[in-house]
Amino acid sequence: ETWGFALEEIEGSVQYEYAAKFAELVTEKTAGAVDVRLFPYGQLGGLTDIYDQVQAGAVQLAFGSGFLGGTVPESQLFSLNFVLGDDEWQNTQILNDPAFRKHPDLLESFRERDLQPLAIVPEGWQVWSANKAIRSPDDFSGVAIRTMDNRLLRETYRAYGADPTTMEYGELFSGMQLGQIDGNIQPVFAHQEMDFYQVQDYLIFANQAQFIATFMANRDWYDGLSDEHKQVIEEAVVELVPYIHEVQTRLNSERLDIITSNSDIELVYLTPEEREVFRELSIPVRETFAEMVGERGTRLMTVLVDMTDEAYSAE
Ligand code: 6CS
Repeated sequence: ETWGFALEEIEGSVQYEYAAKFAELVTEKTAGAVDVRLFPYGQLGGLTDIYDQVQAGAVQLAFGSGFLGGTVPESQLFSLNFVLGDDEWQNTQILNDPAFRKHPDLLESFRERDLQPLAIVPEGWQVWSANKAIRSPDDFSGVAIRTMDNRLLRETYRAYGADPTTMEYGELFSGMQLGQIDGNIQPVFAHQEMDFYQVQDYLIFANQAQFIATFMANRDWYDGLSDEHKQVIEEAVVELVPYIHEVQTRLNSERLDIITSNSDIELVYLTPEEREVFRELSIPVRETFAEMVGERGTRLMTVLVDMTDEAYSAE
């Protein structure tokens, strides 16, 4: 038996490392009865083609992130800025706590769209790139920044003073090279492996949000699995929480070394005061999220905010 797993990223990425380990665990736990076949980004078309195919059951498993907002509006919760805290491992644990990961409002939001969420995977801080240093909303003025295709991200970057515009992941390098786009937002590993840093002059660290993907399955396929196979998936995703955290932090830091040794790109780290300006601008966008998703999604946002407050105040 073969399970297909579609990725939004290329070989060597965080999603690829996750999927490769998932495949290994599943084959081991099923004593070789199940093979997981990976489809890295590009093999099944563009990003929304991936979601269409997992919804239709043409592929069983997939990652969904920023572009998934059009398919599962509630998933834009993971695009909100300054909702989680400053500690990546703490955030990863909150998102994968069964109280959140298996919250009925999260399950329903995906299941209504023929999908079953399995795990939430933070892949590193979202880092801005541009051809100028950006430290304030004024600096963002007139900057055509590419966001993933969801309304929440566009509203966020509009609030920051930029001109957000969307573009497919695979077109971004040439989009920036040709000057159709001035800036971009990615975890460090992606700036490196997609060569984006080669056509940008600055990397700007504001630690406003992590890149967060959802690992999901086709709903009917998942419902039809034996209890034993559901248990195999559950064990694997639990084991993968600390595994992928270690991988993503290591990959992001190694790739930053590659970037700095292969280019003269400048690194800008926002001061707490500079960061605070963006944090304040991000707060009203939570209202936009609430309007877009209604009661169920708003409840889910509240759950995440409350769990975060609780986890950080217990420290
Ligand atoms: O920016 C994007 O479109 C893509 N970036 C990453 C790091 N993963 C998937 C996402 O679609």
